[in-house]
Amino acid sequence: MGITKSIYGVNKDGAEVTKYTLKNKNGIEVSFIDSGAVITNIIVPDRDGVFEDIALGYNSIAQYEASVTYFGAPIGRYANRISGAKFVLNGKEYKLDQNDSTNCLHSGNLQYSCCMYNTEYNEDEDKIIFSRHSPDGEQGFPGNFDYSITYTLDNDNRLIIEYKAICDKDTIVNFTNHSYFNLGKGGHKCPDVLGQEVQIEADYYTPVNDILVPTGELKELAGTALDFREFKKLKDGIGKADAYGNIVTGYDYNFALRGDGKEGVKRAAQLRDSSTGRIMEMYTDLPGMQLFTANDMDIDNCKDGVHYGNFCGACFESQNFPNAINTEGFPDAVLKAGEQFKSTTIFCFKTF
Ligand code: FUC
Repeated sequence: MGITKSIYGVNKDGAEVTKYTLKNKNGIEVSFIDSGAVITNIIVPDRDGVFEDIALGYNSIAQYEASVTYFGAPIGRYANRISGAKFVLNGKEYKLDQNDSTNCLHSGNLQYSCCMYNTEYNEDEDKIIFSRHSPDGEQGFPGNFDYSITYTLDNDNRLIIEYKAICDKDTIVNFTNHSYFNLGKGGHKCPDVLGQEVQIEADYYTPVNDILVPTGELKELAGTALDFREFKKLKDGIGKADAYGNIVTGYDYNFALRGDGKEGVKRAAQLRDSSTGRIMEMYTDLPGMQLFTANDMDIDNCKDGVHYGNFCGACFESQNFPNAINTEGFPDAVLKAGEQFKSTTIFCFKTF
């Protein structure tokens, strides 16, 4: 139990970046850097007690700062896509960066995962709090926005992520964590996740147009390539058809999680690897989850010098539905001035 810290490097502004590691009594370790409040390492055992790092990452701060892959990254103020990179709130139009065709993706060019954070922790505790002030107009969003991301690693092998925020104007919020997992032999060094099995607590997904903006409909997963109601190998859906008969070449879809959103934190998805016996369960209080499988990735010299290729990891991004602010019928994305925003996502690590 406890926290250790070390120097990770120096960021583009010359500030020292610190790496913090939480370790629980079962030997599981999760590390973070105060540049971006990014999760850099998640070291967990396989069924034979072999500890490996199952989180994709980079080798240096410079790589994290230049990245558009969001390895281990917390994303805010608004994760995923906003159509036309604009929205109207209280009769006023707000313009964002167009960094994904005509959309704003993951809030545009200024990434929360590249900013420096204040850090609070006690050496003998199992949690660390990263906080930051996002000024009015940052990324194009209204209001002075004070937010924190608390990471707790408990002895039940749960990495608990709590997002809290408060704003002095009405604004929109959608936090996620964009960690990529690979539970195979070698962890993040394992070439791909195609043979790993996924299960998702969803019966519907939100189909998208050709630039990945939801059409506003919900479509049944049953009988499609996206049906993960029972455990299924990721590769078993690839090459098969979605609800419209389009062939799925990789996963980048928002699943509408079961429930009415008022149940609190509940299990959303699982990833497991039968060769190592590792399981990762994701729990959240949010209504949606983006399954993204590092489609078309091709990056050299990542963490430990590893090359990451197509399907090298899978992301389980808890979230509101993409473009909810511009889509009638999608869950509310507005945070009222002065109201406290709170949301929890948990990654739990087990073996079988
Ligand atoms: C996910 C996807 C996007 C994008 C990003 C890096 O959130 O929805 O398409 O590629 O990750």
